[in-house]
Amino acid sequence: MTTVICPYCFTRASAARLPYRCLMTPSGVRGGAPCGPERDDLWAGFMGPGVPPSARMRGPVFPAARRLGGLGGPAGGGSSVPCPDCGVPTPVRVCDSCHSDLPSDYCDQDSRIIALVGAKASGKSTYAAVLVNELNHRVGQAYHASLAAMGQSTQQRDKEMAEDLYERLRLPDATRPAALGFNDPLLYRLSLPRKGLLGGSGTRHTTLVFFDAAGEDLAGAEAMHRYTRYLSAADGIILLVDPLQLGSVRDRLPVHEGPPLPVVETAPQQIAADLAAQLRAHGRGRTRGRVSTPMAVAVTKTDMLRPLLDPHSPLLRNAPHSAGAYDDADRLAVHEELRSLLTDWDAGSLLRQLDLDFAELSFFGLSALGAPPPRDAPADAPKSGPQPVRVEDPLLWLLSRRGLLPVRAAEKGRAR
Ligand SMILES: Nc1nc2c(ncn2[C@@H]2O[C@H](COP(=O)(O)OP(=O)(O)OP(=O)(O)O)[C@@H](O)[C@H]2O)c(=O)[nH]1
Ligand SMILES: [Mg+2]
Ligand SMILES: [Zn+2]
Ligand SMILES: [Zn+2]
Repeated sequence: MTTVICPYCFTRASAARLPYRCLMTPSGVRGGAPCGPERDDLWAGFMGPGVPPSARMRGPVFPAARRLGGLGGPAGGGSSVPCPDCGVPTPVRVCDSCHSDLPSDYCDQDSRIIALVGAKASGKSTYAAVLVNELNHRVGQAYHASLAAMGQSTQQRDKEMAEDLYERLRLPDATRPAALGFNDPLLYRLSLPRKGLLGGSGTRHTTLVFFDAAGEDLAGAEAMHRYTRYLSAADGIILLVDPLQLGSVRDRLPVHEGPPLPVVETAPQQIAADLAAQLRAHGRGRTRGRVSTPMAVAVTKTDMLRPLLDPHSPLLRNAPHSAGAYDDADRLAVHEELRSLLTDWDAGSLLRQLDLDFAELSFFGLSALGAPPPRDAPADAPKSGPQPVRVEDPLLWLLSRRGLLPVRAAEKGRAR
């Protein structure tokens, strides 16, 4: 049975039971009258007072027909079902709890929610745009994977982001806070080869749900509250940490050629502590109070750290991905390198906070751009375009933990 999680209200439901929305298309059959719009108060209530009265009138919602034994019934989303009133088939499924429309292929596979958090200007939007591009090209090739944006809003946003970053070489604007309207989730279908036990093969599809929240909305327990349902439904969390926010990194960096250091934002240990408190309050805590949600902590902008790194540091090159397998020894090398850097930075306070709060923790280092933005044009990408390093690692780790990727295990006996 396929379980889907609504990417708007995060209610879980069986795909086969999701209601449909009639599209009110004329049937073309003489005498067949199309359905008219109806007030959707459930949806309007969920969206809040910002929805104008005219937008509340939407296609009527009707329940999925019940089929005994679940055989031959409406599968996930793909198939269309005729509206009981006008008889015209519709493929549109809606969430039973909030009546948000789901992209037509959303319900065909299980969904995994990956939460992306980090202080303002830690690099979330740049990271998300570059990650999608890498998954579509270099990383997708290595794993024979493909990533498809689902639904118009994700497709539109990806197109605009890619044009800005890769063609116009413009960095994303600051993300608008949720108070100015809820940002839509980013929805993708990730397809990976599945090796059958008996040598058979096929393709396994997974829905990935991301949110690119504004840093302001994560700066403090109260602001974060808006994202509680999303964070507590997450299968994995990627916490982005801007090293340029850490006092000892700022002090140690040589007077550099890049743009001036960013203004000081919410400390990453504050975000980690608030996040852990939210998750614990929603039952994601475990014995000894540590949170069970897997946590990928990624230090961003590693291009700026070059002067502080050994020339052989694993942070300076991409993971191998040889033979389409995720290399756990390589992950551990990065993890250990970052643990040792973080022990040193700001007296290890971020590291201690994370160790106390999270049971499943792995550290990563990445650079979305590969080089600092030009000094004279801080809102631009480097002249050569983004040349990312290790952007895919946190997501691949989270997927590999869920058994979605082949893994080349690290040698036994190595420290974790
Ligand atoms: N050196 C370097 N700077 C980066 C990199 N990625 C992002 N930046 C810088 O960080 C700034 C903020 O990046 P965003 O991606 O907008 O950050 P954000 O976390 O989405 O910020 P909010 O939306 O305001 O929360 C960019 O304008 C760049 O100046 C990188 O890979 N290397
Ligand atoms: Mg942003
Ligand atoms: Zn919903
Ligand atoms: Zn109808």
